[in-house]
Amino acid sequence: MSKIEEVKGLVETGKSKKIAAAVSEALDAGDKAQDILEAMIASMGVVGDKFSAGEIFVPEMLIAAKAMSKGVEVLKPVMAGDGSSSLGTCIMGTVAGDLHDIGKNLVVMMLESAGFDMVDLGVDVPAEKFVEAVKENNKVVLVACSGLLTTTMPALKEAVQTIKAAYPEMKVIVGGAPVTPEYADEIGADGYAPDAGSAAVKAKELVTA
Ligand code: B1M
Repeated sequence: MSKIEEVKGLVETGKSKKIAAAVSEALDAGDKAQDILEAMIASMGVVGDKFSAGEIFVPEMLIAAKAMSKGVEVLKPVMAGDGSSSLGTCIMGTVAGDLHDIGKNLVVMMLESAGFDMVDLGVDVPAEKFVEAVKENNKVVLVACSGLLTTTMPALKEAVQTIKAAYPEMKVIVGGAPVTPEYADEIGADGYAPDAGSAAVKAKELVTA
């Protein structure tokens, strides 16, 4: 079995104690950090499918998520840029009612690499908290909101509209599995990206245009 296959298996079975070593070994064996990350994301897809099929339940999803997060920790220093050119501050969070943070954490990591100073508000962030964070931090140029459930798409809308009502000129980017470019447009976001890598490209474009 290749190292990358081993990493996938460890995410799917939630082996968080073994995963850091396996990711390091995959890197040592010459696997690219991006490929390892994509393999782990695919594993979370498998976990989601098993949950949908009733083969596993919330606790198993949770331990798989923990394993993936441990694996990402190992990749972080490899994938991070030098962070030297600050584009300004970006406030980021997962919207109210939503506890998913792996995708949001990957976006934080990529935006940081792209040159943003990141303020991560975590998960289950009420719309007003995004506004408070804009007020409380210096040089905020962007707010990034994740919504990972179809049921929290209305909270994403509320977040964008609350931020825009308080700061009409503030750029807002949104994303997450159920979000489409059309929905982003409809709720008044300035940008949308389907994944963490393209979120960094779009974010940079929004603040330098
Ligand atoms: Co939940 N969950 N979950 N879950 N979970 C999903 C999302 C689901 C698709 C599983 C399924 O049914 N197949 C389903 C949602 C269905 C829907 O929306 N209709 C679901 C459900 C139903 C639930 C609960 C309701 C289950 C229950 O309690 N009965 C519950 C809700 C809790 C809540 O939030 N209130 C729940 C709970 C959980 C756990 C807590 C157990 C755990 C999360 C732990 C954690 O995050 N720390 C969990 C997990 C792990 C998953 C799956 C298996 C994996 C999510 C993940 O991390 N994916 C997921 C199934 C799946 O994804 N296929 C599932 C990997 C991650 C890298 O992808 O988050 O999409 P993603 O992020 C991507 C892009 O979306 C994008 O870039 C990221 C990287 O490429 N992106 C952005 C994200 N944010 C962005 C922002 C941007 C731009 C791009 O700009 C700002």
